[in-house]
Amino acid sequence: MILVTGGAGFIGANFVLDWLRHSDEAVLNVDKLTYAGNLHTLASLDADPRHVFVRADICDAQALDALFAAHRPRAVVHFAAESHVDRSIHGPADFVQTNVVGTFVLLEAARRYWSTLDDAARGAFRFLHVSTDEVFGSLAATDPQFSETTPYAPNSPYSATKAGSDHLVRAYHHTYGLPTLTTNCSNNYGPYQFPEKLIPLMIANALAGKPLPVYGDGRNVRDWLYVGDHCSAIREVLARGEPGQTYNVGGWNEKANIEVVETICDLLDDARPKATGSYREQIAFVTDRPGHDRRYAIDARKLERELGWRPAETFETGLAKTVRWYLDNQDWVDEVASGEYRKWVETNYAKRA
Ligand code: NAD
Ligand code: TDX
Repeated sequence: MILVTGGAGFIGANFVLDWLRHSDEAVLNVDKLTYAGNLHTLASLDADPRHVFVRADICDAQALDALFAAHRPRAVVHFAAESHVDRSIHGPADFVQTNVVGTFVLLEAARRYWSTLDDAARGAFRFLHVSTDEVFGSLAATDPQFSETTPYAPNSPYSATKAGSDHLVRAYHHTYGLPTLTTNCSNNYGPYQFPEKLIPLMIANALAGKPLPVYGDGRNVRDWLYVGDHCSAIREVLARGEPGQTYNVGGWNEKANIEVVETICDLLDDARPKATGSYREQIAFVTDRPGHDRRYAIDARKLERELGWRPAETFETGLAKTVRWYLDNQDWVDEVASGEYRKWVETNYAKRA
């Protein structure tokens, strides 16, 4: 069994679904179900005995000790985090708590459990920490892409807390020998992403006839990776990565935000034409994000060279699939964005949280 944290969120849920399509090994899914966690994403696994869901906070050491002891996982894949940069600017406390303290508590619980294993199981154990390219800071237009040796320079409360968690993971390998792996990935997109992030927000607003808020001049650059490709990279690193190493994950898809938004409008114009005009007319340039990083770009050659990983999607194929998915699954978007799902969580999980 593997223990996945944050498996009800965007990437975590895609990973759980992807894992169980490729393997019969069970998943213990530990998630606090914050606003970003949605169990309905995993409804297809309701009757699947390979998926065990437990609502718990990674800051709760007792709960984690009990879960490690009861389920004896051979690996941890750690997604749980507060993940939205804009929220971190308005309220950084939750980010410090979950991303730094939570990762520390999880590392400690993993280390306690790991120390009880026999030599063979200790050697085979893995703690894979899922992190971000944002820890490296901001690039100028002509700078080379981030590599695994780029110095850390986080600029937002979100990226600072992810950098802190990366350093703790590094220290647990260096000091205690815990077999850790860290992946630093670029911007993900695809099905089941909460509609606060650029791509799903733009699709939802376009369809609702609302403005499409582009920050600043729209020329900030992000390097996009389809979520399914991130999942395959994590599977490869977990299977064959070298403990103590970090791996950059990216799809070689640098795009200016305005280009992404215009492409979404064009895809929607084709798939769901408006009575008159184009969705592009809804684009509205708005006040910039404070401290907005100008450019992220990932050099993923280490992962390609050492583990033979390649992304399956181009940005064009991935974005077309994504727009199609949101058009076909508007119920999912309406539900996660409404208070109904929160009520369901509180009714069903109140006593277990
Ligand atoms: P998300 O916000 O969609 O999901 C986060 C999940 O973690 C939710 O299910 C939430 O309920 C859970 N969670 C939050 N706090 C918790 C806690 N204290 N205890 C247990 N569970 C908790 O995030 P995402 O976009 O799926 O990102 C997953 C991971 O990947 C994060 O670590 C993020 O930093 C990293 N990452 C994300 C991207 C991206 O583009 N989304 C890119 C690179 C790395
Ligand atoms: O309304 C918007 N308008 C806009 O112009 C939003 C929500 C975003 N933007 C811009 C800001 C960024 O330059 O689009 C770009 C992407 O924004 P987000 O979707 O908020 O992502 P970003 O800030 O780049 O961070 C994401 O990628 C790295 C994830 O949220 C992180 O969890 C991940 O680590």
